[in-house]
Amino acid sequence: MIESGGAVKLETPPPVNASVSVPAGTSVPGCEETNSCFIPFEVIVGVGGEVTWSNDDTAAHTVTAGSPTDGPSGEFDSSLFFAGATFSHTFESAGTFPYFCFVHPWMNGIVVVPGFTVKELACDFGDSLITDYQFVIGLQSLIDNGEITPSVTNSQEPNIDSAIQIPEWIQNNSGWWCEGAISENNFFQGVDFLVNEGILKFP
Ligand SMILES: [Cu+2]
Repeated sequence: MIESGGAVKLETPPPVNASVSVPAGTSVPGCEETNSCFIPFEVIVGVGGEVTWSNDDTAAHTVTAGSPTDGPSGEFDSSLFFAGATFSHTFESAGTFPYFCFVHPWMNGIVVVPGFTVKELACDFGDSLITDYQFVIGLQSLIDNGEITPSVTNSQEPNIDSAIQIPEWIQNNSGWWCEGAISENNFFQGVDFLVNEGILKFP
């Protein structure tokens, strides 16, 4: 079941990345009856995850966030991409992202990026269920949503990549806070550290 952004719990770690096929024959109506204009119709990725669409049809298509009735949302748009080509987009915040093909508006799909609490994120990181990068991206989305308020500031745009390494003590604290062995304040020292290091941005 799909609920609006933030309602889906991060109970098991969603895959970092996902692939979607634009199958042959989708340039004529019919695939919408079985939700098979994009396969799979629905993909779930974690915050920071990347979805790659491959055009396995002979016709050109688009992957356009939004819906035929409301129009493009502006979240992402491949513009026309041709047979054999791919298009990728990285999802940096939680939410539910419907999309369609601008040329063939019966073609619909959806990307779900589950929301989570600070503690769920800490528990997943403590258990190494998510990568250092996913942890940072997750923290940043919680800061951006006003769910975390660091006590220090960094107004510079962070320059991080998927290979970023977070100090082990922060991962240990995440696991210990998850288990109730240390206080929330201990965990948030790690968040402040990451802001001071320029890894997280606040405000
Ligand atoms: Cu199309």
